Amino acid sequence: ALVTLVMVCRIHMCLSENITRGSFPKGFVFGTASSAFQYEGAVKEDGRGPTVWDTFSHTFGKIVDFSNADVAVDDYHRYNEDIQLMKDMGMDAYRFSIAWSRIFPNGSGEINQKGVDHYNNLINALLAKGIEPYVTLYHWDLPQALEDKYQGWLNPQIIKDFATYAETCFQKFGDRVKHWITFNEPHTFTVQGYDVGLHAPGRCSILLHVFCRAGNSATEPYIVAHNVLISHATVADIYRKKYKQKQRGSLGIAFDVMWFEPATNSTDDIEAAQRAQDFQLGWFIEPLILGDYPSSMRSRVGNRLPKFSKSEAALLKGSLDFVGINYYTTFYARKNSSDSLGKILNDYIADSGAITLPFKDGKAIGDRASSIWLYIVPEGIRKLMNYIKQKYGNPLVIITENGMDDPNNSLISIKNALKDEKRIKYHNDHLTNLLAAIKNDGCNVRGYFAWSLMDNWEWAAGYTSRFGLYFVDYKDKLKRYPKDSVTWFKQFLTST
Ligand code: PSG
Repeated sequence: ALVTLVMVCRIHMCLSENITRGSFPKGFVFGTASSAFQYEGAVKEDGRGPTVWDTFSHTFGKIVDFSNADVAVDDYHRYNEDIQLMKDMGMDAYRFSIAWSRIFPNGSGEINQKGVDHYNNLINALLAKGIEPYVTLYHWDLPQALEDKYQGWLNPQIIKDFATYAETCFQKFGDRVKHWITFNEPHTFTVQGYDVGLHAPGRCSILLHVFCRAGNSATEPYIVAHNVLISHATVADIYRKKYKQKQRGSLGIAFDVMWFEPATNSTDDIEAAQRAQDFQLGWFIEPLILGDYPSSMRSRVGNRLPKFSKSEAALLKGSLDFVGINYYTTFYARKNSSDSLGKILNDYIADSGAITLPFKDGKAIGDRASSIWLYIVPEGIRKLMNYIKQKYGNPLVIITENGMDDPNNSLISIKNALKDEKRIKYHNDHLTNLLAAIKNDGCNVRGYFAWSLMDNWEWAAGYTSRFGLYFVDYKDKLKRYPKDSVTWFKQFLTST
């Protein structure tokens, strides 16, 4: 596969080299990533409480293939086998998430010992194979009990409950877990969950509530983000004061970040691209690094954007040991010169005054994967790394997700589905650009996690999308098969 790849690139002159693991800095970590709700299944086992995603996925019409994640890829039972798959590839690390409702079935109150036991077993099994755990505390599976009790992330009461859950994880697992990620993609779950309503809890007001029973797309995303940010800072403070010295770990967060390329070199479009980035990455990273929202958000969102008190700002500022970046794609940005669509929608998305699209003059920005938003633009990761370096003082960055999906097409034989040259090229080209960002540009990047170890349940897209390095046969007992990308990673990870 590697040979074919290199040949293809010779012919097409793409920026893609025969990279080796040995050319990455010493100590650079390679791993795969997953999340509890997309992998575990066993939703009613060992005392797990229901989550907003159980509710949402069982609501008719929310998931494109009418599926749910009751079984998912059954990793709750098969984690030993799955850890062996990582080991076979030569991976150093594994990023997974803990399901809050397995530890606290009601979100708060009694601890469920069986849930604690499960993650102890998983962590110990990883360490026994020499694989370093990177643990996400929140990958979107809010305990339904907290949604019912006080509307979940809309209520500042959640800060205390999240802090108790997080501290419980530090107490139970922190002797062995040295890398904590508080939140996965706050931007995605606030916007998808509270502006457009395509993710749990499915709230929105756009288009006259046709899609959502309740919500306010102009205010709720900002309220949720605010409570998430303060929750992160509160937990970071607890970790630093009570656990960090003894446990010697570090704590960060994972952001979903597209690169935005100005559609033209006009000042209008360059400024629009900057605003789009402020409303995506800046919204979350600036409070955590600088102590407040970007000024472009303050001026455009006005009094719908909540304010931090002095003590909150102090708590937020500097509350990251590393910045996790989930990079998949790049879009064009241009100035939204007519206000009419914004007036109709009246939501967070309209506030930036930028239109972001993967097309220009009818031409796509890159080759498309299966997801409608995933266009392949490997240079974007290098540009993004440089942007973060320059704008935020070269913080320590870990690529917490990078990957692409193929459609789940039942007409394709398994044998052919395992031939994933496109995925090999995707990882090769992104790693090439990442290496250039590190070596040529001096960006401080220390790790790379492929999304994902195996095919899994892709939220609103259900089982229609396959992001895995391993293929999962949904028609035959969820058997796992290595795609060619597994062979590629295996070779890459031993190359000097
Ligand atoms: C990430 C990035 C974008 C959209 C969705 C995600 N983007 O750039 O437009 S979701 C993210 C998530 C994980 C998903 C995976 C693939 O953390 O759970 O399965 O990426 O969608």
